[in-house]
Amino acid sequence: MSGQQSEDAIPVLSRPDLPGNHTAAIESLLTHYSKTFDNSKPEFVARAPGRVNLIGEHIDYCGYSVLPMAIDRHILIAVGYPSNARSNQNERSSSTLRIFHIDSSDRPAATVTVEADGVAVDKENLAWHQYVLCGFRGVQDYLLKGGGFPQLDINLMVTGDIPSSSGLSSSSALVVCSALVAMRAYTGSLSLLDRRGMASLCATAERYIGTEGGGMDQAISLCARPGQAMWINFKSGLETRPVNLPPGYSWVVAHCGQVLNKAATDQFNQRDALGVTQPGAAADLAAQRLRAEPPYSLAEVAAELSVESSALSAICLTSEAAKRLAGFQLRQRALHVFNEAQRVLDFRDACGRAGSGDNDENLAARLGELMNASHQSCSELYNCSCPELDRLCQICRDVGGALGSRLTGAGWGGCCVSLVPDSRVEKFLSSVRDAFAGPTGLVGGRPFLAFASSPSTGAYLLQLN
Ligand code: NG1
Ligand code: MG
Repeated sequence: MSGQQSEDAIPVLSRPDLPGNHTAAIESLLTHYSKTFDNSKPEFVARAPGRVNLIGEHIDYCGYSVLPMAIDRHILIAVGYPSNARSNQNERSSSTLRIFHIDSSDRPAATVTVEADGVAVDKENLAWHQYVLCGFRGVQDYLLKGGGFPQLDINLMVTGDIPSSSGLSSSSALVVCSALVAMRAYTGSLSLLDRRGMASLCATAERYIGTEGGGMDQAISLCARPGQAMWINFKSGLETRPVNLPPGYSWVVAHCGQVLNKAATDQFNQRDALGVTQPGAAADLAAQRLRAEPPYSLAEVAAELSVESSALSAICLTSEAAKRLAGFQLRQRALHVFNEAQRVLDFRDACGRAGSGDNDENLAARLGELMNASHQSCSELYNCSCPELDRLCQICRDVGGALGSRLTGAGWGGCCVSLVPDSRVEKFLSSVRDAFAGPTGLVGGRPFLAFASSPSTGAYLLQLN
């Protein structure tokens, strides 16, 4: 690393510090950049990983802690300036952000050119580059509170290998990566904010797209440590605590073939509407007393809470999606949230015993049970699974021999994560593929996607010269 950096600082690396398995993708990106932008060289590359959430689903936006790990799939952005951009900066009256990406046949393609002063995110246009604009806009808003930001023409070449809308947080990786780019481009360094400060900025910035998400994804992308998962707590700011995982076991991600674009549907924001924020056993008991069916009307919820319907609506039903909610399944949703919050703490505490030898088998079995219970709760109480995901999890356990398997991320499609002994991973991958995808190996016309990932390092910037 260049110079002495604190553990909390966002790492700025030079080439020799690069994780070995990132080098090839970065070199290829640099080549594409130079070919596209008149043989010029980029000044730096930003990298932000996706994540798999091991446990703690749909509770971050209620203020409860979660336990994800970063994966070795990421967004990379190479950044440079047109040759005349720096020299005549003082005479400039506007700035341009030129966004290119590497397409599916590994060729650079122009995505969009936008006016870069006061970038606007368009919620009606859910193209992926809007997440780049979220990152830029988040940093611009932050800098406007201080001395503002300079006018600058910027070239971006974006690439990545995180499947989108699949619960692996490609969106947040893109927001985080773009925010690092903007911060470095506008201020010349990443020293204004540490990892957690940047994570909070990015959580706010991603909401510009219209999803009322929690802060899990941005926090793990920035704060991850290699080889460890992370317990992330949202009470009193952002607390991150590395978690050791049991040695001898792998975390395997598998895709069910369905995708759901959260920003384009009501599902996510409707779950978010009545955030359940009363912790503790008393609240759990209160949840037990609520009726399951029929769903509560807004007036009934207001009566339970002794507030006016209009006040409740003004505070909780802020998104358009939430306004369209016809009924509130208070009991099911609250029970999921309270019990899932407890499962996260149980999982974290069990992991605290990892590596103590003989007990690792029992420990892994316990983690597996917690994962299975989490999936069942997501599916039956929170209704955020889908038949394909339920079936895939079942196959991972019954055919693949996973100790536990659960949907990961928002759900309604996308991926599940399974806990598998290292010695069984190869067998797991082939037997699950055969059972889920059949002899063609295709799911929805695409090759079945499954891979093991070790916990990856967090976001960083690579300084090139
Ligand atoms: P996905 O859809 O997997 O990126 C979303 C939220 C998380 C969390 C999970 C559900 C964003 C950016 N991400 O993740 O904060 O609420 O759903 O646990 O909104
Ligand atoms: Mg996302």
